[in-house]
Amino acid sequence: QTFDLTIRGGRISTDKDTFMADIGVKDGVIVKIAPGLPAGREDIDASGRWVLPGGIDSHCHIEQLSGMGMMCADDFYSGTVSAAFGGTTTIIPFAAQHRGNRIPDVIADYAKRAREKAVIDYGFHLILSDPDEQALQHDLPQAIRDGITSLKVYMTYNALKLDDYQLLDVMALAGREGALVMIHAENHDMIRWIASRLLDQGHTAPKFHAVAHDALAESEASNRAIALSRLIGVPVLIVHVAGAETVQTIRNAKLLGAQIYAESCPQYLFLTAEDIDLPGVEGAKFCCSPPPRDAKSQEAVWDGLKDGTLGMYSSDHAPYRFDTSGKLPRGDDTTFKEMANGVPGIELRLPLLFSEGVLGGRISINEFVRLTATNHAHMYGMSHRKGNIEVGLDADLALWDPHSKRTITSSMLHDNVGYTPYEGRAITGWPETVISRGRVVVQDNQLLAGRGSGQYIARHCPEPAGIGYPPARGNLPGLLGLKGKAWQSI
Ligand code: DUC
Ligand code: ZN
Ligand code: ZN
Ligand code: ZN
Repeated sequence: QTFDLTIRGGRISTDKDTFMADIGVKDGVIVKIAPGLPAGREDIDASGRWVLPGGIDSHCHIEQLSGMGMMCADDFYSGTVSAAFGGTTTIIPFAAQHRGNRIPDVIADYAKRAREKAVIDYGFHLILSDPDEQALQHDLPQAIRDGITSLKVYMTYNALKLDDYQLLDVMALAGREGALVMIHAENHDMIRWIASRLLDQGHTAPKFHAVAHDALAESEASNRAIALSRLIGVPVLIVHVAGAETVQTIRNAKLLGAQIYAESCPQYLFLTAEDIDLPGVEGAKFCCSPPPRDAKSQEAVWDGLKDGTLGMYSSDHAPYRFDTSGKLPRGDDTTFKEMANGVPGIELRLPLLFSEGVLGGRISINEFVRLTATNHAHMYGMSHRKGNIEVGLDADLALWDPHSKRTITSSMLHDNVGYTPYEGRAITGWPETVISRGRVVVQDNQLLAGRGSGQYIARHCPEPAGIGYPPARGNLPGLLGLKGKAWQSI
């Protein structure tokens, strides 16, 4: 057979193995992996390159209105272009419901904008702020059937916060319908109470954001989310884990047999609260929620990624410009309460982990593949298409030069943010060639994919069993009639 594309002479790493072989691609799919394949119609010489699955970034905010009503700086074009240049070939951003919005309208709106602009493949999670009867009985089950098999809920932010009763409602529904609940876990009243006192005393600078968002607010809410999940035996995923105590809380829950999953992000490995300790815009550049913490927490996050406590590494790309009204709506007078929460990272997520994690000797290349691609594919129900290098999967690949040395500057990035919190950092390794469904989307520092050429991926049920954790046993599911069809087999 003639291949549409061959990638020959590279060193391939999957979630489990590393070996030398060629890859044959036809109709966008990997059809053969073996040494000595004949050149296809298009042939890429991968000698000296590490051939890895394209990254899946399952946590990023693109062209989204935040809980505080601020618009992201990246749309589905700049956001996906930036992702592609950093070796990511699939993203799962959020379709955000704000209270009063109908879920089908929200999804249709995001789907239309992404369809017109995305250059790589994408799915959506739904941010749910209004779990009323219409949502629980009808709109959510429909969205899940349409392939939106995960929802994010918030335990803080006035505009988004659900109370524990509502969280139980959402978890029960997700268990029944086969969706995954992602939780932003911070204790709302702790943050509010500290912030109010800080503001009363005139402490308004960005660094006080990190004081208000204390690590105990994170660990308390995480523990509560875990207890709610265990009560009814429905798995949950805690996103953007920042603090050492939260890592330990999650590890303990897993040891108890609870089906708790968790994610962390580059800002919790490479930044600390000290980075925020600069006036005005300079500090605001490093602000996100939860905030980066200290060296001990950085180590705990590395340990969690290493031992499987944290199964996913995502960017939480939440892009706001600092030079226009985005990050600080009222300039340097903006208090930490009004400042946009979020840092960019969609392009540097993989290069930072490759350099510091793999080449720095903290994780293996196969762990890198699992943390950046394979685990996301299983967790979010897309392992039938994405997340590994296997015959039958989409040919989503990144060809890394493991020797390339760069010093990070914001001008080398393709997002629309205008700064990077990682400015000046030296890294080794870069994804020189990036391929999505057999199409070369980035090569020689050039974008080759067209606007709108990305595809919507309807996702299946989450398959956490694929990432090797035991099933949970809740206390009450049988009694309350909660045993769901979708999770039953796990
Ligand atoms: N939560 C996120 O997931 N991203 C940015 C800010 C936030 O609160
Ligand atoms: Zn969040
Ligand atoms: Zn805050
Ligand atoms: Zn986020």
